[in-house]
Amino acid sequence: MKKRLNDFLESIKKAKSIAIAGHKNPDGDSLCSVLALARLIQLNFKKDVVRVYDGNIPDCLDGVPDREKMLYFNKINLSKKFDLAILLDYGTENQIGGFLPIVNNADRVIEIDHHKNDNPIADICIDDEGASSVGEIIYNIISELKWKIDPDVLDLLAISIMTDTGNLKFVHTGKPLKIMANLVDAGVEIERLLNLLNNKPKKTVLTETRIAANAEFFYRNRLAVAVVGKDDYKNLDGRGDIILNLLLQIKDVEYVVLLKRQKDNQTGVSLRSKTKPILDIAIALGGGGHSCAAGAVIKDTVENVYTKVLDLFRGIK
Ligand SMILES: [Mn+2]
Repeated sequence: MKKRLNDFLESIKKAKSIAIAGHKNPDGDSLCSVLALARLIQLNFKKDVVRVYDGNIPDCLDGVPDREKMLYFNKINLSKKFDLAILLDYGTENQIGGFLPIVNNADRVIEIDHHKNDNPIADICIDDEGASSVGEIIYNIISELKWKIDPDVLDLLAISIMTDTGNLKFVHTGKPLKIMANLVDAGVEIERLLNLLNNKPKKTVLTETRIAANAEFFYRNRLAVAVVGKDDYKNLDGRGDIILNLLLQIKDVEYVVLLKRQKDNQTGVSLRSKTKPILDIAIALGGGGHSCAAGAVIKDTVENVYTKVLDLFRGIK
């Protein structure tokens, strides 16, 4: 780890141009870890960093510090060669989206991730599958390297950890809680950050609750499946978290699947479970993610994917 951190540090020191991105359609961890690391590099090395995204940033993240500094990938010259590309929270190569040409052209690539990934693509990999979020890994890096911080960095790291743990519900070790305790002692106000995230448009919440109300239940109510039609898809904020969280609250439901008609022949799938592993099902669908929260994008109709999903869940406990 020491050697990797040294290489990481040297690469940043040497680089004259740096670009950072997370996965396509950023969530709280993906967006805020990018913004936190970019801000840290500016604070500690006085270097400008290009912050890149692809897809949509959820409205609930509009108020996070430095949000306005995010650049949509096609607003930058993709043939420009960056000295250093840093890839955060990406999971697998097909989640990188429009940042991929920058990664491919860069002299050096660093990745910091907590997803299961058998084919990491970077020159330097600071990966930790046990971490709750990339925010947690960045917190560990700055503690180790004793970097200068500021209140916005602390807020960004706290939002990373909170959003990727469902507000500290999905933690498997005490580490993220200890880090949050340190962040609170350093001035982070959890209640203020939660209110900052309560920023969804009215039509999003009304659309998502209607979709949840139309869910269907299978296998003794263990599985709930909800479908987002094409017209409703543009009203979702992020991945449809309201729907997933609502349905998971039902007593007998262990698994929730959300099928999103993204285009006529493309279906997005979000999978959640209370405790049972669902990553294998996401992988069987060509996707990835975490043990209890995973997803995939499939070139097929919602109807066909619905049948496939029911097959994959057959025999569940
Ligand atoms: Mn993450």
